[in-house]
Amino acid sequence: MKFLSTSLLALGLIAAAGHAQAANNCTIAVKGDDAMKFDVKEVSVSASCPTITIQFAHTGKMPAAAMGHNVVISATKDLDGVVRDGVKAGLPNNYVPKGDARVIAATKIVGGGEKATATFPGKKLTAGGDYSFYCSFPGHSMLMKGKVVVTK
Ligand SMILES: [Cu+2]
Repeated sequence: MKFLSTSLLALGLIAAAGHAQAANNCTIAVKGDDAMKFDVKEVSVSASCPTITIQFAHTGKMPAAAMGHNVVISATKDLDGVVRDGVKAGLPNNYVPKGDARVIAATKIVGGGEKATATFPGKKLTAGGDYSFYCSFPGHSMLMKGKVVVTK
């Protein structure tokens, strides 16, 4: 019984440490696959991070031209417009409209087995704001999107 309560206490401490780390998270790690899905529906970052890093990994096998993915971050209200203009920009521009102020950050489009990263300053986000991450490959944001929770 004593062993059990000690173990539970240790688990509690580990959980608390994990929580403290999440409160000041400066990395957005997302995986995408050939089934047109991201592995997470919600990510959390801190607006106080000097630099936020997006780490994207395409865990599938299909080439970028057929099943390419990226990670774009914008205000949720701008998602549809960015995706629409991204289609016009085309694959050579990674399906992201060039120099578009609505785009807070975007990785390049990658195919199966490839990775992509992008960085941006945390001050581009406002704590408590309504932001989304999504793939801007034509048709993908219907399934490939999630919420970016921004803490202070
Ligand atoms: Cu995609």
